[in-house]
Amino acid sequence: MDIIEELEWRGLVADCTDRDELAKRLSKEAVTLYCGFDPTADSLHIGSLVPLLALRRFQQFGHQPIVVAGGATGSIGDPSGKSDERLLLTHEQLKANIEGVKKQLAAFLEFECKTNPAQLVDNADWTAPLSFLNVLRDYGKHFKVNAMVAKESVRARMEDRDVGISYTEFSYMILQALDFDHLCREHRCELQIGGSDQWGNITAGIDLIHRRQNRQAFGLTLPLITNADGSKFGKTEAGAVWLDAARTSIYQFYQYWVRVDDRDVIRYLKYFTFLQRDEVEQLAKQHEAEPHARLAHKFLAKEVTELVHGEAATIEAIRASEILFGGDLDGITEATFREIAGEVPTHEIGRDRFGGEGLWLPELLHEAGLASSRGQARKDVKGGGVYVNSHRIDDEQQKLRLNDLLFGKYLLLRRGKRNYAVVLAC
Ligand code: 383
Repeated sequence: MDIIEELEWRGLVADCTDRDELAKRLSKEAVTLYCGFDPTADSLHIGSLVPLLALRRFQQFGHQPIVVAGGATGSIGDPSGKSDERLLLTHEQLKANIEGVKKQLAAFLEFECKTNPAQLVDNADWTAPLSFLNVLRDYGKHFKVNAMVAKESVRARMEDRDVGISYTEFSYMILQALDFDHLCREHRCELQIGGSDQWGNITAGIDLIHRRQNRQAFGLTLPLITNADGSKFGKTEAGAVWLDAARTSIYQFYQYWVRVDDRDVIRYLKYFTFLQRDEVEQLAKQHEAEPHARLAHKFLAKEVTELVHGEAATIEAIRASEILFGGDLDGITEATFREIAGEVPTHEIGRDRFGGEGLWLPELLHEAGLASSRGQARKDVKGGGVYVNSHRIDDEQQKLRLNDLLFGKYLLLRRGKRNYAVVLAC
């Protein structure tokens, strides 16, 4: 398979300016390509993963990726796909965002390899020095307003007269086109990729390159990801799923992938992992035969979490995810424990009751709502179905004392296979 066939098999090609010509070009020699990311926040979210990973896929096929951090474009705001005019970021915000995003962008590509190292550049470097008059003379003349207003991003906002579009956002496509023109001239960059919301901006660049340099450039867009149930991809009730562990914990990140809809899991394996075709097909078969084993989900979650957060953190997230399925608590951090605690009913019990003799386990089970009565709780303990902090306790006389408390304040109680409660001593 060549890179285009690979992307097509994965369902990653939404649109392409000249598919066969581009495929020919890519099979002939190494091609330089780019994708841009605006620093609208200090972290990327999982929506940015598809194009980022696509750059890496091109690099694996021997091509040379450039990542553009939008120091200039980020200060303007892309109207594509946005129904409202955006608030401008302050210079301080922009600076902090650029720093955060650059670090993340660099983590997905190979910068040190000899043949086709990736490059990370900031479009403020070539855009900031330009003067307004020169831009109007050198670039503006190549843009017909008639064509600009016909672009989807502008048309949608012109139709909504109440919102409208500022001259600032209207000019955004000129900046992005100017980037492509610059990268084509300075780095022989011939291809721009992006989500399908970027089609208008990408084709504006291709036209500009044709006019100013009389060269053919290409554009390829990736599909916008949609969940089978119609909900927004990459969003939870808590908001976006971020790549920064300080915004979305690694446990939550892993959980997002483990919980994707059954109908989406195979598609997402293709979009978000580097598993080969036969591996994905194997998982698809298993998923069909034994959907309850959730093997495809576990693979997806493990692969993506590893890509973003590394192996060690992924192992911890997997272990944490198994705790509510009978796994043990050894080595768990307090922060992770607190997240797990958030998923089961929590009962507050006065600390003093754990002092002295301690608190009788059947009484605790009853108070924590895991048994209908103390008598029932005693039977459950004797029957061997009760666990405290993931250790089985079958002595009905067991008392729990202060030194049994995890991190000095928690107990994780379990009755039977799946009934959990957390006790918080306060
Ligand atoms: C800036 C300068 C360029 C080329 C591209 C850009 C950024 C582009 C943009 N992209 C989105 C963003 O940054 O706004 N104008 O939030 C998103 N991308 C990628 C992908 C996507 C797009 O970063 O579809 C989702 O992630 O293209 O919405 O010279």
